[in-house]
Amino acid sequence: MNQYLDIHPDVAAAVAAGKPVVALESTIISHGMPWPQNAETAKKVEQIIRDNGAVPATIAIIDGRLKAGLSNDEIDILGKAGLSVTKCSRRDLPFVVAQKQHGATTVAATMIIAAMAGIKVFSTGGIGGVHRGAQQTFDVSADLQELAKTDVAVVCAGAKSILDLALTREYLETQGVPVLGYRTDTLPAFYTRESDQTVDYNMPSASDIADFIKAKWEMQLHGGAIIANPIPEEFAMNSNVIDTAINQALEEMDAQGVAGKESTPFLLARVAQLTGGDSLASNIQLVFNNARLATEIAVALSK
Ligand code: PSU
Ligand code: MN
Repeated sequence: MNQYLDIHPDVAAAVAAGKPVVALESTIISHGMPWPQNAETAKKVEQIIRDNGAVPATIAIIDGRLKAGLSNDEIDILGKAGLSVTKCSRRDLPFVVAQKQHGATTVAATMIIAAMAGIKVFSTGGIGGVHRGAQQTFDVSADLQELAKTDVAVVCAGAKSILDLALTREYLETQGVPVLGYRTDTLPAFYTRESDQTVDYNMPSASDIADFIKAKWEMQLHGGAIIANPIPEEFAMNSNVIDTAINQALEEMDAQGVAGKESTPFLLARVAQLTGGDSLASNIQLVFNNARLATEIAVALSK
């Protein structure tokens, strides 16, 4: 057992018994949505996982302790503190732990802590990727490197087109990270069901996805997999509306000189402002939808 890690008793019991567990990230709480919708969504998504037969484990750092499974009070702490919580990717974990601070975990850091706790399936909204202009800036999310090496399957609604989706696909291919589409041939782009990119394999069911992951790991092919789950049709957004907002946000980011770890939160917040409440409602619904699929996969894996 890792001396820095606290596993919630419900999570520890489920992992020990080989029962299904689904990890959840916390940057989406502190940096991805406004209070109070962030904490409400985080609690509701946990309930969806329970209702479908798995144990949720929201992952974060509280007072320097790595947590696999949060209380509702801890979710509220992160939700209220919002952007003032340190956004933690792999490189930030030692600082926040050593300084005994709170930290919100990105996809990369959530994968790391989930793997420490023995959790195999993780559900989120969107993953980080290769940013537009990365040919110059080298801005490639550490999420992609983590997917290359850490054995956790990540269910998401694809990646937002704040990123360069074509370069993101190329990077993942080089790193040997499979991109599975759940009943889709094209990579979803978060708010929209489609993009101009394909997935590697169109998977018809959660049990097919579980079989794929099992085969990967039983062959010692380390690393994660991306399971891209399109937003439900009724909540999908108009792609012109989204593209216009994304282009404006990207221009403002350049004009203001925003870079490094601030880039993604800046773009997410600006796109949300520019598209009003619609994008937040869509975001919440796709998070619920991903939690349902992740739970099905975790249940299938546990059989
Ligand atoms: N993309 C989204 N929503 C998010 C994020 C990305 O559509 O909430 C968050 C996730 O936590 C992701 C992180 O892991 O941003 C990536 O940040 P960066 O690009 O700095 O690695
Ligand atoms: Mn970056």
